[in-house]
Amino acid sequence: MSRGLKPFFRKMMPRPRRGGDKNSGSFLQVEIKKENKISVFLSVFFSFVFKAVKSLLILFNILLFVLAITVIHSYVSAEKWLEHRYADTDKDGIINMNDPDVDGDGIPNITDTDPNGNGIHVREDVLKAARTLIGRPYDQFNAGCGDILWKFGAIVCIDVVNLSFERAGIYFEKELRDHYKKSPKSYVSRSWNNPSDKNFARRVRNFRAFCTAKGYILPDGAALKPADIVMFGNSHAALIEKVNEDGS
Ligand SMILES: [Ca+2]
Ligand SMILES: [Ca+2]
Ligand SMILES: [Ca+2]
Repeated sequence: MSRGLKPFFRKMMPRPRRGGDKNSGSFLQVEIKKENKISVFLSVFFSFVFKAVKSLLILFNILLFVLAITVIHSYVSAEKWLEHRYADTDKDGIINMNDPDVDGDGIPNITDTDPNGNGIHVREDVLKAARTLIGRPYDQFNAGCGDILWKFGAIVCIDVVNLSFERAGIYFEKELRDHYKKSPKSYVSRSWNNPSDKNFARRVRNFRAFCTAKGYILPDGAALKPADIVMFGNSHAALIEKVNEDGS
């Protein structure tokens, strides 16, 4: 190198320092640290996402399992609830749901204070049965989608009345069917509104017509008792569970 070029290189090139070139070394170190941080962040992030997805899948499977058990339990319970319909309490060859005198004591079900013959008053049986229906899902389609929801235990308001009285030995479906044969004009005349329709006794309008024709409607101001039926117009029905001392 010629002597005249030395000053130029001294200006362009950084002067080497004792212990190495710290400036150029620190630049590379910064880049490496940034890459490490990004890698670590991505690793932690994807690890978190993976664990979250895995946990959600496990939770989903648990919920699916619980739902399946609930559905099966609902179906079996609903079926079991109706077993008494096909039993023959008095062994006369007529299943309960078609028997005008379930316990065979000579007193028709509708006027028997213990129609199922278990030694418990009909009102007590009705309320006990009604309480076991608490928690049943409401049939939002009102049997509009067939019997599917019914088979899995879904019910409407009038079902609480019908099912509870059935458990006590009074089968309103049969009562309405028999009454319709004698007095069809008591009911709203529609081609579809007859006992051949499975929902005939599930219509409050028909239930009200039956009670009116039979003289079961209480006069205004009459004292109510537990297990009495209350009808709200032609669209809703409920049971009286308890009557306070002031009559409310
Ligand atoms: Ca029988
Ligand atoms: Ca009887
Ligand atoms: Ca009874």
